[in-house]
Amino acid sequence: MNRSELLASLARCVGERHVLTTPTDTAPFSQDWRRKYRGEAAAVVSPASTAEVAAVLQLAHAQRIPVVTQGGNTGMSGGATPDGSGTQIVLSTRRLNRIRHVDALNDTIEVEAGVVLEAVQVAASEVGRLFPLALAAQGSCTIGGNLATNAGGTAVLRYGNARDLALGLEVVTPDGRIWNGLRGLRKDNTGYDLKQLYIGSEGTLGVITAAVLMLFPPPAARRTAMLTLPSIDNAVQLLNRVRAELGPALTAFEVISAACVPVLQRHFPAMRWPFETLVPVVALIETSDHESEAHARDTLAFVLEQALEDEIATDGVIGESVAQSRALWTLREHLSEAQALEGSHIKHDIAVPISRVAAFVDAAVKQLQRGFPGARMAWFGHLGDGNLHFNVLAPVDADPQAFCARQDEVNRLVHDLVQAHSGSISAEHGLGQLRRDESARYKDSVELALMQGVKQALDPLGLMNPGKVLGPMPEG
Ligand code: FAD
Ligand code: 2HG
Ligand code: ZN
Repeated sequence: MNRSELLASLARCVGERHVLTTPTDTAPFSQDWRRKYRGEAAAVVSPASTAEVAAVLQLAHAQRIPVVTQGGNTGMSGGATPDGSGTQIVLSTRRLNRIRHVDALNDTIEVEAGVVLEAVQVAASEVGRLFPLALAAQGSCTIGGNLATNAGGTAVLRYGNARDLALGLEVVTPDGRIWNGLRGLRKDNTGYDLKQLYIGSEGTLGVITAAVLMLFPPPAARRTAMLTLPSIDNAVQLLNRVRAELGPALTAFEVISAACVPVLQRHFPAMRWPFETLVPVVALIETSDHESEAHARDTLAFVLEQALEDEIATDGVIGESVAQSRALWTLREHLSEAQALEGSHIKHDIAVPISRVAAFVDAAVKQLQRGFPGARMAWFGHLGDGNLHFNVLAPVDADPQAFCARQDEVNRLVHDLVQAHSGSISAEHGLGQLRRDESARYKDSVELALMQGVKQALDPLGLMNPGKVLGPMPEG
């Protein structure tokens, strides 16, 4: 089948208007959010139903054409970007955007994969429920992308990752069959839990077309506090206390290192940072209170008082209203964009056991300072989950390009330390193409072979998002 026959066949699957082919039209789908990866798509197809996805995959299977599924294209690991060969089709889920059904009594919602995360949150709140997955990209990332990357975000310590919030999935297999696993059950022990294989598989096993997600009762009040701390060790101590004090009301415990602050202020000068002096670490704590506004505020005030009295914290503010709490979150949510605007930097998305976070940070900072003098340790993230974005920025007066040319050395140093602290080199962003080879270096060889076996069993022709997560299959 030549190119024009292929495009005509794709147009028969989804309608001519929904097959993009010119470089101008396909360009936004051929580059990732960070502008780190750029590829070239043979075409971008946008099916509007599960049946249309199945038709596209049947065609791709018959013609041996690789398919890269793309949701909101906010992924951090280059997983949704086609390669440069110009032979891969990008399958965009943006038209799979229906909220199919809300079952308030069962506390579930069934949505198509291209529904934007924020739209699910809104639909849940309209029936008096909460969909708790929350991340800074929620205005543009999709449920399909959240599930395919097993996204984490800021409420994991209370509600879990995307994986923990999905009860059922609908998936189109690489040969175009539809698996309807849209069960809204909290108990179902009828064999292998296939949905958990697709969740976190980053488009390498099939296309997720819909999901049944769990809903929760919304809290009576949410309040946020920001505390300044002398060290990461103090932050871990504070987390331990706050967990004991707030129990399940603790919904977020985030940290921000000092080096992040001037970068945020430079790129978002209108945002007001609440503290005059720069301190080593700031913690952002959120409580979701099921009693009342007053109870939420008093609990946080008590936590703050105790932390100041015991010299774990040096200062703090409490969001006195929803708007003030939101303003504190806005600062946190813009860190990623501020770093992107600052220029090339070396990202890490690591997890270590919470008990080892302080030792990891201290060792990493010390070793990086020695090997890369002046490098800025602009780490932040989800301390409550043991997950830090241990990002390293070029020294202020250095050439960022020259600094980033040394990224393999920086990665090796950080990731060797992660391994020494029993951690993971990708906590929530997935492997995509960014961490694929490094993951093979650190992963247990049996685990890697089992993963290759799964890929071989579910996608024997290797058509689903080739080159992501796993490298080329070993011979034989
Ligand atoms: P895409 O980027 O389009 O795709 C991501 C991967 O999923 C690709 O491998 C793609 O092939 C695959 N995929 C997408 N849809 C499907 C589908 N329907 N079926 C099969 N495979 C599919 N992530 C976090 O975990 N926590 C955070 O706190 C967080 N914060 C972020 C903040 C910002 C400012 C930004 C830009 C990103 C952030 N991310 C975070 C990363 C990103 O938003 C998440 O990974 C998100 O889940 C990706 O969703 P998406 O729809 O944009 O997916
Ligand atoms: C966040 O927590 C995201 O804001 C992005 O996971 C992290 O930009 C990053 O490194
Ligand atoms: Zn994160």
